[in-house]
Amino acid sequence: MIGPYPQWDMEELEARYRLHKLWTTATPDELMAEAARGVRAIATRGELGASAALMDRLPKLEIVSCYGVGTDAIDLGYARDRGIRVTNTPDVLTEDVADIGIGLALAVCRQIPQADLYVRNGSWRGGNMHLVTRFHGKRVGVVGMGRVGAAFARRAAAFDCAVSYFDIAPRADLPYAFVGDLVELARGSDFLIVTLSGGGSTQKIVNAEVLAALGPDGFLVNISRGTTVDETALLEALEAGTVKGAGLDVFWNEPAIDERFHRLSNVVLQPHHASGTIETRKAMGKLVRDNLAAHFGGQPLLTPVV
Ligand code: 8YV
Repeated sequence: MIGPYPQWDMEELEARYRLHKLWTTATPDELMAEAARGVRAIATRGELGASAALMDRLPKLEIVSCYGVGTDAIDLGYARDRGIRVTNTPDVLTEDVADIGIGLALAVCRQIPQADLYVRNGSWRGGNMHLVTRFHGKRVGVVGMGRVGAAFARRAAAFDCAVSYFDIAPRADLPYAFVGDLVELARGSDFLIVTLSGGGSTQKIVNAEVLAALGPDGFLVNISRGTTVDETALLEALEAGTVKGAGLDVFWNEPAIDERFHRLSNVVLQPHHASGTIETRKAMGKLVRDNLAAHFGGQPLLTPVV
């Protein structure tokens, strides 16, 4: 295991497997040398992944089971070449991640954290809080119309938002307007919601030009991967007010994020926690275990990536 899971998963895994816990040791090299002799499976998490260098040290490795839908931190090419199977946890987390997308959009435009502070610190006694921006009825641009994008769009439509989206191709099964140019989507959006997969093909796709097109009245919400946004450009835009605000669940350099975010009053920050409900995490843990059990039981994998 690369990093811990909740206790209920640890107990189940410990009952069935001999676990080597990479995060518990001060001497990972020694642990890896021992693991190399017998380890047949890696249990990892979306943000931790499994590098080629790590897998290369495990000659008996057969499967990487990822607790998370995003596999961008797993070297899939290396796994494919070596015949190592990879599984993830799609679907079970979609609705929670979309919920947090809505939560961040509302929190940043209605300034819910600031309003909470306003009550707590007694400012309210001195007068009413300043006015904020509404969410319902606004133009929403979804960047990446996958599972999470579609779940977010459904919610935004219930808020009477006009939903458009950018992706590599239009989806005939969905009623929303496809915009094949991301800058154009941003220009026509009050809220830009990033729900893309991470990885090389989407790296910094939300760049300075996209942010400029979103403009000084626009809000950015990122519930995908930090890598999808040019964070330097975003910080500059937020500091200069050329973008109005951002609701962010993901960052470059998690968890040691750029401290400039801490000083901004127009952001709402989440610790990569969009799927972090007890209900969803229990389902994710079960899916990781079910994939491992299927593999070692000679059954088809439930949610194979490779
Ligand atoms: C999790 C995620 O926060 O699904 C993903 O890709 O990043 C998240 O659901 C993470 O994998 C849990 O550690």
